[in-house]
Amino acid sequence: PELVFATNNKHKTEEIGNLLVNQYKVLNLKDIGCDVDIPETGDSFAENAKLKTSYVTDNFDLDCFADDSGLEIEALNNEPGIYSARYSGVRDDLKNLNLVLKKMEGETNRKAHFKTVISLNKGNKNYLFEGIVYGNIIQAPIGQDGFGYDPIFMPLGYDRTFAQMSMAEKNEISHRAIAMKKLIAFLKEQV
Ligand code: ITT
Repeated sequence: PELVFATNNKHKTEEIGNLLVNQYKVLNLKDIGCDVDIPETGDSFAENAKLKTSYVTDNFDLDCFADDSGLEIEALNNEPGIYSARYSGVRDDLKNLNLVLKKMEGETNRKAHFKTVISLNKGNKNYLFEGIVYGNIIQAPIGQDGFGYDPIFMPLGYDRTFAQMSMAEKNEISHRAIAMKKLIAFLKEQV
């Protein structure tokens, strides 16, 4: 069977990569002829994830899942949160990351977490799966891998940032991987 992953973010597509390959043929938005940037007007990760899956179900009548995710920083009242992709006003990872570092200047509480909510629309029902990873915002970016805020996020228990980890290593502990494992377990149960 086929399952659509409703994302335009190529890093997300790469990260979930082969995870579902034994169970489903995963199609992206382009594969189904959808080149829309689906509006994310909700005020939570869950609402925005649901908006993405609703768009695909309503317009294409296909089973699909979507990921809405972001970085929540305690000292910034959980910003950038749902605004993570455009925190600086533009979709530019470097500008967004630098804005976070600027706002965190002189701040001693560096606690933060990444969160992912995955929405699944399957057979007229909606299901949600959440993943969280806790860590700290470091003082200056380190590492070349990953995307987004990875160079400034050091997960608890590690002395390297997400951007210093291989994709396989990030996939053992990340918010997205945790949510994906729940999705995969659910889909297995269904068969
Ligand atoms: P789609 O909506 O098309 O899936 P998007 O990039 O707009 O793609 P989101 O609205 O979920 O996705 O925003 C996620 C942002 O949160 C992303 O652009 C990064 O800035 C940040 N982010 C999410 N997961 C991350 C990760 O694993 N590592 C670093 N930054 C991450």
